[in-house]
Amino acid sequence: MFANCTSWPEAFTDQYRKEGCWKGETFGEMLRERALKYGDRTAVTGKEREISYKHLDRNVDQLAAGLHQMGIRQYDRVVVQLPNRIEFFEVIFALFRLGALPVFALPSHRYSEIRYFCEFSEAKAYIIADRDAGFDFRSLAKKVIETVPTLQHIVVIGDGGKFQALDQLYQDPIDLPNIDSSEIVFFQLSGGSTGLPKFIPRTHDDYIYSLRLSAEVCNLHESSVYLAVLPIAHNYPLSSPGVLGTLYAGGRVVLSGDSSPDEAFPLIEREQVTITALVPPIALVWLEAVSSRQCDLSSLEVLQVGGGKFGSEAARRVKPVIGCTLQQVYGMAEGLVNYTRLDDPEEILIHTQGRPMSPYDEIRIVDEEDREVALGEVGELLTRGPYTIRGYYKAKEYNRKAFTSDGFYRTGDLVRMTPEGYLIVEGRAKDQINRGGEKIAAAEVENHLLAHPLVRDAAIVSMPDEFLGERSCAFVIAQDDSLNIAEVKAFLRERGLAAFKIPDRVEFIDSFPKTAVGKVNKRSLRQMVANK
Ligand code: J2J
Repeated sequence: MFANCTSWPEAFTDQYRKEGCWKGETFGEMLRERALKYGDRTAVTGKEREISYKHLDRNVDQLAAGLHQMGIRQYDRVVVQLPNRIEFFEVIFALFRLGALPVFALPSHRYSEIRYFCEFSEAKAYIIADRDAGFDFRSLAKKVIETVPTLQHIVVIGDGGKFQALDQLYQDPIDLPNIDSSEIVFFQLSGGSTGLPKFIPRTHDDYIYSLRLSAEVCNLHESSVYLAVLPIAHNYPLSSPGVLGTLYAGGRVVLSGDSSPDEAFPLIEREQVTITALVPPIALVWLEAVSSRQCDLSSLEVLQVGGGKFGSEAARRVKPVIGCTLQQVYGMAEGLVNYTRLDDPEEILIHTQGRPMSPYDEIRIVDEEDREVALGEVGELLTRGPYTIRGYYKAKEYNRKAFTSDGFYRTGDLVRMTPEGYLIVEGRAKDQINRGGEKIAAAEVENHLLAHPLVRDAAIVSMPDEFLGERSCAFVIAQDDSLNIAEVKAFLRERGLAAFKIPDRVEFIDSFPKTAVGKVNKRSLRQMVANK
């Protein structure tokens, strides 16, 4: 396995192969097989064009050739930051076939995150769109390439300007390397709870297994149409079952970068969408919008909601208001995904976040001393299994804390299990804010704040929010009273932090409440802001 990644112990790899979880399939082969089987059928419908399985397969080979000629080789890391466009698929499958390793950045990431991704992975290339949603990614790339010495290539979809245009990289196919299915295929990024996002190395074997199972659980087949409204680089719309699970099942992906009812509803009607995936705040907007729109949403069979807790009152309204089955999805880029099943009784669909998708997922719910709690009690969820990583990339020290000595991943989620084996997410033990599905590691933002000369100390906590579930509040101890809220926010923006990480609220405070051992008492800070 690629250096600095943690493999499963041999007894487990043997078992996962023997039980047929890992079938030795690679992503490159998967697309090849689908192209042979489905040929001219549409694989992906984008905004301006669509592409068949056959043409996608061909374009991928051509692009692999061009990227190879440019100098991209097996194991090279390539930071990919693309919106929901057909080229996303061409790029990632071309990299998969070369054995190069994409790092999946989100379109909302900015200089602070991208520079770190490129630096930490020692990326050789960074692939972007020229512009998206009013932002020019080339200006970001220009800054990044000036500061990251390993970065040799910027590849741009659309107008490349000074950089390499993607459309010039489609060349005559070349011989491709043999790729081992047990090898790393890409890096996902963790929501994180400490300083910076961790790199999550996923293998062909484990990820394709998760796609196969997801497609099964979500009843995807050749006539399924999956609408992607969330950014597809994120693990949820990528794989649960997401766009890759849809291609695995031979269905059709419809791309939209926009989750608003004005964009999404007409698309559902026109493209006869059967399934889509939302985070809770977007689901709330959709529930409100249905009655005032003329669109026919009757093709929609399944509405997935996940990434953050979906309240039961809203969950209850999905079937009567939208007319489709709600599926709750509780997953994580590190692996484990829980789904409610499509034929579950209503009470389970509404009140739980599902159960593990694989019979080989192992679950432990433990107290602070790692002792298992009684059934129905709340504790931290630990898990291991055939598609859950055993360690983050290049994080030897941190892995000792994030995983138990016998390889269980500490999710940091507080859950309880129902007698039927379903999980209910009750809270969080990790220092993170879940802002409508977007994860903010408190320490990351705190570190940025501490860089301000007038900030003596800072602590970020969540505050409850009806719409997003949670928003962020920064408590700041300032050196003097010349510091104001606008300055704090502007400072973070200037440092190139993704917009969703800028605190929604800033409170100045003289000193932090402390716990018995002298740590900042975030519980009491949360209480303070909730009371305001
Ligand atoms: C409460 N909290 C949830 C839910 C995730 C499928 C779906 C989601 C993700 C994802 C994913 C939740 N209720 N239904 O990767 O494949 C919180 C938990 C979890 C963290 C993981 C997938 N669904 N969460 O959200 O890596 O705290 O993955 O540990 O972004 O989101 O975040 P992330």
